[in-house]
Amino acid sequence: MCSTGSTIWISSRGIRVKNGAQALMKTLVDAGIDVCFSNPGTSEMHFVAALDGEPGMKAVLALFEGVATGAADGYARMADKPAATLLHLGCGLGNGLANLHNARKGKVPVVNIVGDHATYHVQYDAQLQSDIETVARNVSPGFVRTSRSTAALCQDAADAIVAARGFPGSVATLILPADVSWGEGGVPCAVPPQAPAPVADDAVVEAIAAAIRSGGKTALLLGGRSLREPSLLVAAKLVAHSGVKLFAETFPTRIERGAGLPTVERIAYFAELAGVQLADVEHLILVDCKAPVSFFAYPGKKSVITPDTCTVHTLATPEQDTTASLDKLAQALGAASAIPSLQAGQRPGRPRGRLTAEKVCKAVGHLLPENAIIIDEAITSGLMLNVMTTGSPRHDMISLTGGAIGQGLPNAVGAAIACPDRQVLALIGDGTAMYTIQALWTMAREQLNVTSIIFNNASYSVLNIELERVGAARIGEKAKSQLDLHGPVLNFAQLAQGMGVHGVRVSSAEELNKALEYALANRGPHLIEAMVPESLNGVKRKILPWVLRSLPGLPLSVTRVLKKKIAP
Ligand SMILES: Cc1ncc(C[n+]2csc(CCOP(=O)(O)OP(=O)(O)O)c2C)c(N)n1
Ligand SMILES: [Mg+2]
Repeated sequence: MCSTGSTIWISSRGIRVKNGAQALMKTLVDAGIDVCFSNPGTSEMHFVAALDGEPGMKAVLALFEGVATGAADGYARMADKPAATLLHLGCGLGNGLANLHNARKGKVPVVNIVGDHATYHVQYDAQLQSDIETVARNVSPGFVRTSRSTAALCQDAADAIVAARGFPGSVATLILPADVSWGEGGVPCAVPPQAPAPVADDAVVEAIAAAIRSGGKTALLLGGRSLREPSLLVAAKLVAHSGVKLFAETFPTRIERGAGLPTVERIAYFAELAGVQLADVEHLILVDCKAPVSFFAYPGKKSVITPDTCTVHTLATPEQDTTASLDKLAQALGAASAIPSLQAGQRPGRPRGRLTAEKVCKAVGHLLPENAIIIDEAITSGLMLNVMTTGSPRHDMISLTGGAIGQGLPNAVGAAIACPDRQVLALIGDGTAMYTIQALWTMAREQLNVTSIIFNNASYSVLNIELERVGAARIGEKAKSQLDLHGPVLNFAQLAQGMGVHGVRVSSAEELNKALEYALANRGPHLIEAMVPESLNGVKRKILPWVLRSLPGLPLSVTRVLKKKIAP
């Protein structure tokens, strides 16, 4: 509990302070929350003013709330601790919702500070009055609180921080009425250290060890924190010792990969292909993830991907310590001293000639610097990204955890602020880039080390495939026009330049290689607009839905070859 005896205290700059916002700022910084991604308004002005009194807090302005929330998400994925957002009432929070949704699905900690009208002003239903708690609940089901008094504010903030950075991480929303912010009597509050996550129970470990020993085909499905090096190394011991197969969830929050780390096969996006991957698995062991289900429902198709004959076990829930639980399983199996097999260093060659999305992925694999951070929101243009970077130098990859597009560019902002010495590469579809294009401005303002590659295929390409897959009756011109981005074709190089980012458009592999080498050699933000055809177009697009439909009737060996061809 906070002590509320004194109303005046001395900040690290020696200023005498006493209002709620100032006390809140100190509470955040003392708890290790030292970055705030903001888009403020009048109700947040005392918080904004309090920034000057707290040198420990970095403030990063975003020109759209979806950028602020996505940046907080990307920051926490890389820093392993939450950032704060500062948002303007229900409408500001609403604008930031999609990326908070992605953070929630990724179990990423975020602390939202949402300004509100003064408590006594609410009754008048002024223009910006709205039900903020209802907006917040969707993305922060575990913690939404409107602080009721300046005296209680810092304890409320401490509770929000504890909620956000628990196991699993989550989005917590603290609503800050203007009079609570400007009121006197704020007292900073200490936040207790994080309790360690529990380990899998003996009985669970024993049952799973018995399933593995039984000799049936067994696979580990790794998600969440288990896709980081410490857990991966233990999981790879189980592969070496007991022959289990490793899978990663389809959209990892953050996966550590590349030369020197174990390789993990990701479950495919298309449920039909995921079905092929899991077809002969008798025991599927979940580590910090759910059993896989189809991304969408399709007429006549099952939602659950695991075969009916497969038994699903849970080794570690998101509340539990993945590495310690895997270690315990390795001990039980006598696998603790097994030597894991690690990915050898091998890069693809330098691409040449006419530019395609695959060649862009090849160039990335060819040139990727050590310890880079790849943000993958390339949608159909990223189909070959995994294969092309498997043996590249060690790196982190961040993916679209909640399916709400517009995450990638903001994530890049946050990742670059969390890891200023690492190269961030954001690979983004053209349609996707337009949701949160304002992120480029923040990259320029903060001079972030981000190279964004935008795949300009002038299409919502993936939706053309989905249109076929859902079995929509007839596809006419009006329907097609809703998925087409020609007329006018966007010019991302010019958009970048308009926001202060060095931008170039490339149309050949040679131009791309040169642009990427230049971007990687010169710190600061760059944007490369890759003019590419759709990866799945023409005949490929026509036959893909048909091939996917036919898979269940084909022999497993044939379906595996097809899976490798479509989504290697
Ligand atoms: C917030 C949100 N709105 C809409 C969608 C639906 N959606 C999924 S993919 C997509 C288009 C992606 O286009 P682009 O980034 O150009 O990638 P491409 O399909 O061309 O590879 C859309 C609109 C979504 N997933 N999330
Ligand atoms: Mg596109």
